[in-house]
Amino acid sequence: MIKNKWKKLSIIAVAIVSLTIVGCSNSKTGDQDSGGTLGKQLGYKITGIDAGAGVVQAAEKAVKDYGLDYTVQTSSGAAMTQALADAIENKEPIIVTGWSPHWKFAKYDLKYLEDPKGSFGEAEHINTIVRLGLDKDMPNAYKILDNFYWTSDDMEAVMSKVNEGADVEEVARQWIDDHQDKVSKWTEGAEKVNGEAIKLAYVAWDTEIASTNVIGLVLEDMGYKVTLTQVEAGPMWAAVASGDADAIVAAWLPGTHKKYMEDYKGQVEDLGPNLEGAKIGLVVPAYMEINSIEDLIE
Ligand code: PBE
Repeated sequence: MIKNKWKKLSIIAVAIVSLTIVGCSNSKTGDQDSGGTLGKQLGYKITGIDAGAGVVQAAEKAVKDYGLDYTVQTSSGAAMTQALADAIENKEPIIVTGWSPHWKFAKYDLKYLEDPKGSFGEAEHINTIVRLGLDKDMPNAYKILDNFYWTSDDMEAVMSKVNEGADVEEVARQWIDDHQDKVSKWTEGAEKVNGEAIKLAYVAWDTEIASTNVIGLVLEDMGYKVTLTQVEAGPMWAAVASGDADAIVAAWLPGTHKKYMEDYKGQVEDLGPNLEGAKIGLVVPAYMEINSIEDLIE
């Protein structure tokens, strides 16, 4: 598959800045009694990801809803998981903007902070969104994208291997080979094409790296010439609305991407969920003594 990456440098730059900030933190334990209040130990910081992510916007809403003194520091998904790994290694406190499915829950002992005010919404699903007219222009790809549906376990299996360092395209290929029963349902009724170009856009979130690579390879196996373009969240939605991208499999609804969905109402076609039972929220290591966002109020 052809892969484009835009703005990679700026993502790395942000990651380095954020790692430096984490590295300078002088709190040594998750114990709230040492080093002052928890807020002080954390530098009143929630470790976020990219600014366009819905979970970052929801975290900013939570700060307002609960009247917290915290700021949501933006970086990238990769910088967030690195900061989480570093904090856990040193048994330091950390609060991250988290989501599931995600490999971090299998790798570490983590918990979501309870959210009695509902700033992060309820259960989420991930939808497939295509550009208007795709049904007529590429009926076979449309059918495959419409049929695409898998489980959190499926996605986590792909994500975990990628996190362990395997090449995502190889992991996706292996998953497809091992799950022919599922994949054959996605391609049911679709005919092979002869090198038609199709463009998928996605954001470098672990979940979307996994799903986009899997469906991209399935489309490639059906004869499409597939281009995967990595962008930020806003441009991803803009691309499918303008027709620059043919599809995205990364629409977190009804809450996380509500604003994007409203902005592009009537300009995109929603093919419904490709995964159900997703969730976003504030996530902390299980060794931290807090359980609710309310525990951050000082
Ligand atoms: N996420 C993963 C995205 C959607 C997919 C939860 C980080 C977001 O917050 O927009």
